[in-house]
Amino acid sequence: MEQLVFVEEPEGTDEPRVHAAWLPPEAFRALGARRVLVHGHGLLVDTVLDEVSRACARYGGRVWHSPSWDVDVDLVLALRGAGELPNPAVEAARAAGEAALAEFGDGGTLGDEGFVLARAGEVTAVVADAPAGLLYGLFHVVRLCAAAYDPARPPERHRPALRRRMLNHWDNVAVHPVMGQVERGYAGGSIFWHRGRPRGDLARIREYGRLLAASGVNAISVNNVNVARTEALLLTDRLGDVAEIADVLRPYGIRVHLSITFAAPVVLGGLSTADPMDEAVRAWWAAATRNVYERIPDFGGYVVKADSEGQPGPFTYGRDHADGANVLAEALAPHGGVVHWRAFVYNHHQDWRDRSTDRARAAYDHFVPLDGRFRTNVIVQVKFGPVDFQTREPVSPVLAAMPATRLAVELQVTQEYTGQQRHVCHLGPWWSELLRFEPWGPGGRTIADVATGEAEAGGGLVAVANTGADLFWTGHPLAQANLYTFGRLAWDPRLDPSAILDEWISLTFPPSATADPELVGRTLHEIMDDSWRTYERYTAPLGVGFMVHPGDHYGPGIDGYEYTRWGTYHFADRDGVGVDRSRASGTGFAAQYPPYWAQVYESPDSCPDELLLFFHHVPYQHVLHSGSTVIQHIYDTHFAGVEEVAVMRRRWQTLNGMIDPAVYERVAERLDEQMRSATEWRDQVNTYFFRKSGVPDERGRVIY
Ligand code: GCW
Repeated sequence: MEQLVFVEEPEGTDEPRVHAAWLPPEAFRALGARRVLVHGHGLLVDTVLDEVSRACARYGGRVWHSPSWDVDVDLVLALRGAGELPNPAVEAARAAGEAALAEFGDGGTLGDEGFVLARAGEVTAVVADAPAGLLYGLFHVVRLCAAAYDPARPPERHRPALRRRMLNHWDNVAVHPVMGQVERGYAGGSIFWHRGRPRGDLARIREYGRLLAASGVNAISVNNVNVARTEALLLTDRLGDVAEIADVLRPYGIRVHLSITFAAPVVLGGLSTADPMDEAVRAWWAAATRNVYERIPDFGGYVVKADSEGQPGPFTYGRDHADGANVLAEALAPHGGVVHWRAFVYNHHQDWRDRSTDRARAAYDHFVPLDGRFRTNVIVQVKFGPVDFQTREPVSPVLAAMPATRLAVELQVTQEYTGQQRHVCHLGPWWSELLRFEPWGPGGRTIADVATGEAEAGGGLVAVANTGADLFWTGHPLAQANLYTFGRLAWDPRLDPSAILDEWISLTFPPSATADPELVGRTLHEIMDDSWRTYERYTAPLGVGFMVHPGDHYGPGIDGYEYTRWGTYHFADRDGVGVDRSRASGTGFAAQYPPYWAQVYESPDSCPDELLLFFHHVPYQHVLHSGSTVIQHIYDTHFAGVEEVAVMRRRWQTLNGMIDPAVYERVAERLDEQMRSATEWRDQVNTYFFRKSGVPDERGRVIY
């Protein structure tokens, strides 16, 4: 397979060091041309002041910091507790904010991160209870551009729906012999680590924190969940490296978490066991954790992959996942930290001959019996689907089955199975669909509600990051939108993904710096809006999943995993394809859902087309709800998917000369690769199913 060479930032040239993503200076023009008063104190207020000062220095505005007062301003950003200002216009705007808050009811609370925006006279006020709220308010004002100063703008209150909005970096400190510097990373090296050491580019980490804060993310873990020897040391000997990152990200309201190995008491502490019930082990975790908090007082907590794909865990000692998670939770509790304990646990030494074992069932079978046994600072982190971040999967039934546990939903922004940042695959519509899914049936609570939890105590939303040391952060410049969208959906899962894309477009390609903003906006929407479905069309059909090249997971490998130990099979034969997961005749996975969906998924007659082969093994001539047969659907979607990529490529060409040439070229080059790869997928999938079924394409197109 062709290997792409990833571009690292150029050294010793005058080229921009790194692409500005959704925070180019131009996005601050409307703010920077105004007169701004910042009122309040605190680390994050200083960040606000710094942002405003830089914008005003560039675009001719002015900025004052309290206690200045006798000035005319266009915008005031004020902490509520910061005291009155003897400036009638400013006080009127602040009062408008207060009044608006009172009208929103529920005691007018804003919480740690919320803010209110209101107008009075000529002044826009952003008011927050805490410095983080002011920072989020500032980025909101940036997004609004001139609209933030519209006299007719009604008051608005914003609070994040989810308190925990986290990115997991699968970055290795030492280069892994197979996985490289970043496991499943498609954007060059790591922002944090380089060949066993800190990368040392703190300015870049700060810039990253800024981008994340502007999207809404407030936590990250800085190393891979697969923890090898060097990475294990981050907890102890190399804690200073983590503290350095935490110091740089703190001004942007981002807390740092660490992936740890469950075997740490043995590999780092020299104990003979890591048994969570052992007193010496408990004491070791308590001491190690105390030490972490001495260095990093606002440390977020631990992320743990245990008893999964070879990582150590409590099973070695005959203990279960609640025992394992609770020993860490106990150590973190006095300091206010949490454990993100991943539910991605399954048998990765399965025998393909054994049809009774179903990987999709595993997380539920392991975790649901433990509901109610986890300490309150344990968050069980569940991949959105029952298998593994596929282009299409049903929502994991675990999310509807652990009412007494804090649950986080884990998404994958890094495009392991969705084109590896060589293909345009805009995931916002997919995530939005997942978050709005009602696992108890129509009208019931949503997946977003589960992640929010009772009294906002839920586990939140977590995603595997897609960023790296690449010039564009994400390899494919358009993949930046996936990261931005993740943050925004974590802030408010009800946002319309198309509106989020609009925001991203106007920040990243500011209208004032674009020759034809209407054309740019329209073209980007046309290319990106449906790109996830396009990707689905030319890859594995009808929810069956995988069919990827083993190991690197890029490109087609239809039988690549069919006879392996990994539990990801499609069972295609001459008569039909798909996995029978019904209760009546299959693995029984469908019965893990609450009754409404258990019934819908149980029968091929009621199962939605897009998931048919996930739940059922059907003949090729089975007729879908769409009216097409399964085999004809496979042919039609694969031809259509490739045609859609050809259209994307033509559309992109209309932007030549309209936008930053470096962005243009990078995307153009990736679209060529997408075209090649999509064609490969089409031809292999179509040929494979034609050979298996012997059924020709109704429309007589070329199948090899
Ligand atoms: O999707 C799989 C990936 C592994 C990853 C694992 C996980 C970090 O192929 O590379 O390991 O999921 O989520 O733990």
